[in-house]
Amino acid sequence: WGALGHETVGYIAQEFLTSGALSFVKSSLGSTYNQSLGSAATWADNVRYETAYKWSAPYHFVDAEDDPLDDSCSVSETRDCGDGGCILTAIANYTTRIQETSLSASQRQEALKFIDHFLGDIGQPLHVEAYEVGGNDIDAVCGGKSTNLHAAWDTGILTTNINGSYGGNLQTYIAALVARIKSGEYKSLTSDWLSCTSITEPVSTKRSVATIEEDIKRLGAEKGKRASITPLECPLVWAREANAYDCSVVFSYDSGDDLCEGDYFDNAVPVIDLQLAKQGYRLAAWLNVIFDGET
Ligand code: DCM
Ligand code: DCM
Ligand code: DCM
Ligand code: ZN
Ligand code: ZN
Repeated sequence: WGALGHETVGYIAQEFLTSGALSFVKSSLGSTYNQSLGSAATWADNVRYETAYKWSAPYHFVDAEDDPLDDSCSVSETRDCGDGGCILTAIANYTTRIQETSLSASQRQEALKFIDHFLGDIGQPLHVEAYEVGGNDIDAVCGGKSTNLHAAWDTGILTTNINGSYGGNLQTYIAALVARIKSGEYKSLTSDWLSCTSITEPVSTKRSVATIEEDIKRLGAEKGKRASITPLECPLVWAREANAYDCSVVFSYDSGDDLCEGDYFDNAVPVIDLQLAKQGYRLAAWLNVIFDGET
C-alpha cells in the first residue's frame, strides 16, 4: 500500500488496542509519531531505499509463484519465501524482537514500526504475488493517467475512492471503516478475522512428508541467523487470503480499461476497504496478544 493505505491500517488498529498494548505503543512511539500507529505506519517505506535499510526491501512482500491467470492461487512459505527472507519471516522476526526486553528502546520501536507496516502490506493482493513483479510490470490506466497495476492497487484506486466518496479526507474514510467494524457491515465478520491470532504457532502443523523434507534441505542449506527464524502460521493464513483475490478481481480487466472507474473500480473498492479494515483490526489483535495475552 501507499501512505494512505498504511495510515488507514495504523489508525484503525489504534482504536482497538487493549491497555498493555496501548501503553507500549504510546511510550515507544512517543511524540515523534504522535503516539500513534497511524503516523508510524509509513516509516518502513520511507527507509527502504536508504543504504542503511536496503536489507528490508524484500520484507515488504512475498513473491508467490502461483498462476493467477490460470485461476490457480497459492502461497507457500518454502516455495515463495527467498533465502533473504520475505514478509512472512519478517513478521515472525519482528514479533520476536518487539518482545525482547534485552533490546534497546529504539530497536523495539523499530520492530513495532515494521509490524505496523507489514501487517498492512500482507493484505495487499499484489504484495503476495510474483506474477509480473507483483503487477509492477503491467501497464495500467487510472483516472486517465498511465500507471501500473501494482501502483493502482497501492494508491490509485484508494485515492480515487477517498476523493470521490469521502471528500478527500483520510480521517473521514478511516472513521467510516471503524464504524463498519464496530457496528456496521463488518461487525459480524470480526470473529472470523481473528480465527488466527497465535504469535507462536509455527507454520503448518499438518504437512506432507515432501514439504518436511524440503524444509530440512532448506534449513540445512541456510547457515545464517535467518535460519533461526521460525515461520508463523498466521501471516501465512493472511497472505493466502489476500492472494486469493489475485484469482478474482485483481486480474479481471480488459486491456485499455481504466481501473479507476467502471466495473473494475466498483469491484476493487470493496476488497481494498475490507483488506485495510481487516488488517488494521488484526494488527491491534496481534499487539494485544503480545502485550496483554488476549485479543
Ligand atoms: N539485518 C539482519 N537480519 C535481519 C534484518 C537486518 O542481519 N533479519 C541486519 C544486520 C546488519 C545488516 O542487516 O546490520 C546486514 O547484515 P548481514 O550482512 O549479516 O545480513
Ligand atoms: N536487525 C533486524 N533483525 C534482526 C537482526 C537485526 O531487524 N534479526 C536490524 C536491527 C538494526 C540492524 O538490523 O536496525 C542492525 O542490526 P545488528 O546491530 O544486529 O547488526
Ligand atoms: N513489490 C512487490 N513485489 C515485488 C517487488 C516489489 O510487491 N516482487 C512492491 C513494493 C512496492 C512496489 O511493489 O510497494 C514497488 O516496488 P519497487 O519500488 O521496489 O519497484
Ligand atoms: Zn506496493
Ligand atoms: Zn511496504
